[in-house]
Amino acid sequence: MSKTVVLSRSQRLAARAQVVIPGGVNSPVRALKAVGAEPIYFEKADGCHLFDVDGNRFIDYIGSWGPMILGHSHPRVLEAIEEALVKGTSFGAPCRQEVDMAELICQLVPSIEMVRMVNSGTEATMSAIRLARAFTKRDIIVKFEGCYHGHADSFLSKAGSGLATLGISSSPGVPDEITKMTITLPFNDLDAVKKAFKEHGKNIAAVILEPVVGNAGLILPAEGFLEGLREITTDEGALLIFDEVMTGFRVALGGAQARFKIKPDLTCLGKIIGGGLPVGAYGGRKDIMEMIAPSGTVYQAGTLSGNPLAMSAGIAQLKMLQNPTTYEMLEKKTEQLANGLKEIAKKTGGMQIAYITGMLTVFFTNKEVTDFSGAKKCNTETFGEVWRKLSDKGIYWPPSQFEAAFISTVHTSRDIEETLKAWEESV
Ligand code: HOZ
Repeated sequence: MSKTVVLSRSQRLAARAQVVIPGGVNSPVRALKAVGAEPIYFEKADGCHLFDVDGNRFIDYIGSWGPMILGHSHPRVLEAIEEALVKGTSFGAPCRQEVDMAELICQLVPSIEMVRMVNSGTEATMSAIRLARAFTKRDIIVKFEGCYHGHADSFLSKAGSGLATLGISSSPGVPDEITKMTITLPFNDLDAVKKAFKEHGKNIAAVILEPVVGNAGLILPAEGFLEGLREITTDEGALLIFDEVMTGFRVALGGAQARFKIKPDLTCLGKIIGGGLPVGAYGGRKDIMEMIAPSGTVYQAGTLSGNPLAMSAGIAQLKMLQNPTTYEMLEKKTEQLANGLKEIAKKTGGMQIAYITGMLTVFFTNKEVTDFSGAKKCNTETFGEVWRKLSDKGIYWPPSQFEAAFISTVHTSRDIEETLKAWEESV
């Protein structure tokens, strides 16, 4: 007798998506392949909760990979969008909001004197290295293993995030000539940086990094690493670029550069500054930024850049983040989660908890993770098993060992307790 299999709504959407979208998803990590699961399609989000098309509720630790620091559907962000929406969604011309946004960013991020809005973190990083190359009249870019700077050609060597998740070390389609212009070094290894400058110094335009790596799982900079990079790049006439797409306005109001007191020459931003709408930005020293067209000759443009909807959402969010209690609160919530997980790790062994305000990773290994090679030694099978159990218990954890979890200001003590109970039962 044949059995009727009843598919969930997510499964039916996935089947339709497979036909018309490569892999059924618009960004690889969402396919949930690395954790042996099927994509979940969502219908709505509120606070720290996500609701899928089958009516399941999840406590969300992805937060759209960072933007939802104040929780989903924050009334003030929605209000700002609604107010802008009725006046038109894009002018393809300047608007007041982009000026307000630029002033706010320059006021809040220590090293940014001028800023250019774009539409994603990828656009921000690829534009920043073009600018760095033009400013220094050099070609080589230094990046670090496990850091992910979006999917532009120059950054796809030994990158974290989706590439690490899928076990891809570089991408077909990137010409060798471009790959040759990127030097990829181990994170936290100043000696390797010194050696690279010794060999290629006069040709190195910039060193780019996530000052706190979020895309290999969470990896903190070792003491002196960021200071060392600042010193070397200054001495060698190269630019230091912080990719703060994830750490910006998260690990502190002024980002990692405020927290670690290091001023990069250029900074890339995204995620939080759009309040959930597609946005990126790059900014920094005025003498460098003024080289961008039309004040200079370095070309970069965008029809939707600085559009009033995204700017309004982002401004509303940045204004709320200036509340003096925000980061203290976020820190406490992160600590509650981290401390609970550490207690669980003490009992089980085989788990390392890495965290900083608003970001956290549980690495399935016995050794502290200080670089990408350490992250790659983690037990990804166990991670996948635990992920599936967590998901069954209503916890939406990042579906890769090589991603960070994001905590918002609206995760309550109860949400975190529920999460810890789920972890305890899953490991
Ligand atoms: N770059 C995001 C955070 N690692 C992941 C988002 C994605 O690739 O879909």
